[in-house]
Amino acid sequence: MHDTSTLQQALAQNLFDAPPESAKALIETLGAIAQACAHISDIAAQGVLVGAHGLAESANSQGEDQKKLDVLSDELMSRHLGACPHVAGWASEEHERQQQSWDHEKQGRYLVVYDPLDGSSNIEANISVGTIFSVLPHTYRGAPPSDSSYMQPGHAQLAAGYVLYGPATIMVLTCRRGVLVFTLDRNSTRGGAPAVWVLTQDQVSIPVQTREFAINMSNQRFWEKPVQRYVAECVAGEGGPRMKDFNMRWVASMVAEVHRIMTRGGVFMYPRDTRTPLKPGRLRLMYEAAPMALLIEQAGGRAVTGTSELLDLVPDTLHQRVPVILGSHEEVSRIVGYHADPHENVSWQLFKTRSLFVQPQA
Ligand code: AFP
Repeated sequence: MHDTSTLQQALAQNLFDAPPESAKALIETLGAIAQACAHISDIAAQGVLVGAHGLAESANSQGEDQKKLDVLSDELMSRHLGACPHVAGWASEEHERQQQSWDHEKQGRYLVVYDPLDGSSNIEANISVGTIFSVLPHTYRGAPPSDSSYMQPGHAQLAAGYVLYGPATIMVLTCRRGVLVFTLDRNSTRGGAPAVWVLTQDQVSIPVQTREFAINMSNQRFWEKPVQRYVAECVAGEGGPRMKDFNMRWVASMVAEVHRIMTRGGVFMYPRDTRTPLKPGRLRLMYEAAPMALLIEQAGGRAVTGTSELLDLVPDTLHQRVPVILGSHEEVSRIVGYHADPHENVSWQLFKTRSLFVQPQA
């Protein structure tokens, strides 16, 4: 039997030690985000029936084609955040610059950063997608925020979370006091009633060991040596240096990968690759890597670039990209060790014998 606590009740309990006024403001802010995501969930679940598939006639601030659901999700997040008195401004993957709240830009105590729809290349394939969000303090409260207001390290986040639009709609969030999981009670959202998020797990704990890794193997030839070595050893299985077999997953939706790690452990990697040496990685620091890093670490895992802890990084720009390696603590620490010894050559013998990357002789 699950705890029937709703979002507000569970957060009030989780934030028992916080000053009442700030606890109330954070709960109401997370409530606004949760309401927006419940609406996104409804639209995503109806898909093509409500015109949520296909490309929008636009591109985002990074010149990437926008899907209709990207735009709809961003509009919903923006609308709910603009109505929240505690939010002074927000920054979205879909917009180059941050957006001030017309009504609350001066008294709002928080800044919100979000990816309104992560994994949007999966929408038409009906594969899980998600929303990722992060709540930062508006350190100069009283003055309207600017882009530079957001240049804070991941450690400064007051809350972070994601909503996974899968068979069930799940919200996983932390207020730096452990990780809570909520499931959207769809029966409650009929007739436009406010969504009811039911607490279905508290204090998520990621297994420290794993036999499962997630990476886009098609980029293998571009990886740096430490990642080459790590993956080759996993693929070598029980006959190789790790002396155990591994499994591989790749959903191409970070929210789905991270939720799998939250439920059973694992390692997710989107490392720097040499294909575009000037591009430090694919994923964005502020609204993908940093919120996920806080969640992973609050659940007992570890989140790094390979050479730095992700939560230590101070962004230079809103859309800065970084390498991301996160998941089960022991496994991520092993990969960090390999980065600390970059001259360690990959055991190419592993590749030849395993024919993973060498075409078998005819
Ligand atoms: P999209 O939102 O463009 O689908 O990108 C999703 C994502 O940012 C992240 O969620 C995935 O882990 C990663 O990109 C998938 O990248 P590849 O398509 O290169 O595998």
